[in-house]
Amino acid sequence: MADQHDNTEREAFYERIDPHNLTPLWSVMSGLITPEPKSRCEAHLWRYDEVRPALMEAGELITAKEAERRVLILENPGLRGQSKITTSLYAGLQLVKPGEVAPAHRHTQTALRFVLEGSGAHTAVNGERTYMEPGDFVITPNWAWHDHGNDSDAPMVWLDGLDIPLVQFLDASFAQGLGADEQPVTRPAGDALARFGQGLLPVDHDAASPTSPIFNYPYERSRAALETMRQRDEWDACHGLKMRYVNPVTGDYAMPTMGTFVQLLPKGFATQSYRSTDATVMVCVEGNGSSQIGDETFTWGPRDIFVVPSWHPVRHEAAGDAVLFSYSDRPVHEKLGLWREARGNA
Ligand code: GTQ
Repeated sequence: MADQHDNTEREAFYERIDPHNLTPLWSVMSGLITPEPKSRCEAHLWRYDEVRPALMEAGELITAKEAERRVLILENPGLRGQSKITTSLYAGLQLVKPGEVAPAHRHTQTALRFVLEGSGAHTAVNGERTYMEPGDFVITPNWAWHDHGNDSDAPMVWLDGLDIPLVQFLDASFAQGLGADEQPVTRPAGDALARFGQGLLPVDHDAASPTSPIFNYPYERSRAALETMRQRDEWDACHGLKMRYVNPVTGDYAMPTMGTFVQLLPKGFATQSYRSTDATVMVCVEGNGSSQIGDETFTWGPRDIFVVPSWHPVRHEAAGDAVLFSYSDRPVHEKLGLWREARGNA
């Protein structure tokens, strides 16, 4: 009876304070401060063979120029309508057909490209073009002019990873068009890799930018590195052989908001259960296998893309030698003192 009385009184109180834009913490606290991460982000896999026809159909419906960027967004099934693959990150598949250009613009969102199909199309950043091959990891730093073009004779498709939701959350989006299809080319192709990607740095280079000055990490090199390292036969129980892409100037992640990784799992290798707070987008580059995420199992092959939500236990198993590329918001977690991982069944 006392409770009933209290509740009526409380409800009346809530209604009285509502017009003043006030609300009681004790009604919402358990949903705000959860004992562990609770996300609407769901584990999901996009099979490239199933998505590709839709992308090619989009290629018939709109030009890259008209669309500005001809992209199909990979929307997390738990976050539909929000243009998110995880709570903080965006993913899309971009198609540039032969002869097309995606006009120059810049924005405060940072972008990564991971090339899935095609050869020799280019993106230009800071006056330099890079010609892209499958497996290349390419960076567009925040506020850098960038345009894409395809002078090859085949369509090029890459995965776009951007920090759009994070920038949106912070209300920090700025964007501009250059008013021209392409920015002027002022440096030879390969200049950034020569200057910054050889274990050398220009002697007076200042480290002001949080983004790596290397803007194409070619797959050929990453793959060769993994192949050399595997000979030592030292495998991490949770990751196989996993490397992170690095900004050679600072030793930090290549981009301030997104961490990128490449890992090799040898044929037959099964990882131990692992979880971490950074929801992760994974792309199979080579080989095939399966991943158990929570109580769901997804099988994957080349170019398939899947997402591991925050704090969901994951176990990978490689049916053949497999290479996975991945990206997450781990740098943000780490800088804010929020990153956690648990190995094994902890
Ligand atoms: O290529 O600049 O998928 O600005 C979304 C926004 C790609 C790009 C996307 C973009 C781009």
